Amino acid sequence: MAPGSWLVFLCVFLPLGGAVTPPFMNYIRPPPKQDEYDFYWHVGYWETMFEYDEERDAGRPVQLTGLNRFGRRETNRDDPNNCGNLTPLTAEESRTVVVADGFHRKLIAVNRTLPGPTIVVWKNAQVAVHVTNKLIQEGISIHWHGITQHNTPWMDGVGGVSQCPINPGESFTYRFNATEGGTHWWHAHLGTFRTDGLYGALIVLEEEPRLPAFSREFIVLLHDWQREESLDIALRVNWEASRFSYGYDNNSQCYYNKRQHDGTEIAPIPFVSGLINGKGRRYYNDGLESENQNVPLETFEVHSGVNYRFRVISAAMSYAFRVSIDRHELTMIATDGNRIKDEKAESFIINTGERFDFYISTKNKPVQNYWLRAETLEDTDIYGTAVRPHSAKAILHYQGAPVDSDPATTRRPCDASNDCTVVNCPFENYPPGSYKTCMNVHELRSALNEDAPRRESKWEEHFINFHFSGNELNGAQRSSVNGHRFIPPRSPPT
Ligand SMILES: [Cu+2]
Repeated sequence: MAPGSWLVFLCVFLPLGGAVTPPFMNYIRPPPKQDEYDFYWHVGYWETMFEYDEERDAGRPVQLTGLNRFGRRETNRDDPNNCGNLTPLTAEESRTVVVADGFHRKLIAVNRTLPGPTIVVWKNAQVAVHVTNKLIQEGISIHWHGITQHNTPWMDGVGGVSQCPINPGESFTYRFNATEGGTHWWHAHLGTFRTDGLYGALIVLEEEPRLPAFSREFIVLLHDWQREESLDIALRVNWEASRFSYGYDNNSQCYYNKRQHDGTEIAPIPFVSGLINGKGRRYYNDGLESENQNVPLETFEVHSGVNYRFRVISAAMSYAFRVSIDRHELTMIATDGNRIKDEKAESFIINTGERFDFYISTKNKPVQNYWLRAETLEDTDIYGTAVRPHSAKAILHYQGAPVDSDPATTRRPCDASNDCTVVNCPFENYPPGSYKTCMNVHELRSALNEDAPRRESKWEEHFINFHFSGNELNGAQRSSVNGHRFIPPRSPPT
């Protein structure tokens, strides 16, 4: 059978629904060691807060009726003005709903999941991901973030650069060796689909010396989810129109950036919802009103007296997050897939694309629910008035603590007797008196290569100016390198 017809064969017989990919699991189940791992992905449109009928390939909107309770919308021909009746979903049906922030929105998804399927393989195995583009009008490509693609640069997945996009209806097999161990991720690398849902974890397992035994290894994917599709936002930013993020027809409210404590302008677009593993609560009106409370948050189930590893990946569109777990010290053990010498921290800051691994001990902790927080770095508005940061939250649930109940915990105070170490600040330090001390990334040390390369006597210096620029009045945040903007090529160079 020719390779092409083999792909067609697969397309016809692969079921589309939950049979291909179970709902997202937030912990790693190590696979058996194999030379090759195969994954079958269908990239398609999907909707948040929708129920999928696999038999009829149809969907129906659902709504939240209480904390973690969903109802299916019903219609009645005899009463066309009444279509708000909800019939409850079973727990099993509820598990297949892509919740996001509990509101309806189109997304682009692999096998109808958000985040997309987790890839877990052993180091140096061959990974084969068979991707079929089920979209009707958009090309796609998938990038394997953290894999260097030695000898396989054409598998890097940058549409228009390392390959032609996979067109609607086409299939393409990515095949590469998992040469880098650690916490990585995959995401769309053409246009704006990454932040519309085309992302997931890519974990390359290896034997790791000098680590305690972990009862479980959790995955934490962070995302600043928007109510609009990413293309609308990207166009607005490119047109220097992000001041009008509350709507081109909204004459009563315009959006202005926030600042970090050091004055750096951040937050070019309003924060809407912070998702952890595809679930989070929406802030109304940029956080001035209360969040919606019925969205079930991601929950990490733990037992007392053991260690848990967390592999944190930022899939954010534009916000950096400061990550912490209330009343738990973090032991940082890896960044971007590279093991580092252990560093104790109260929190760490993670930017888009970065990964941090840490572990916690659950010894001698009161049995209850604790917040895992991912807070933005928003400190003031442009006038210097203090603002509260937004956050994505998840629940660390000790077995025996109440189920379906938000934690009541607070983060530990940073004070004179107990300073907080914050790893990976994008500024030199916090202000004096805040009792927060930055450990910047250049202060981290490799756990494996004790002798880092030293500077040679002959060296050259290059300045590369990464910049967000534009018209101050309208709040442009267009990115450039040495004053040049990236314009995607129409095809890979030949
Ligand atoms: Cu990437």
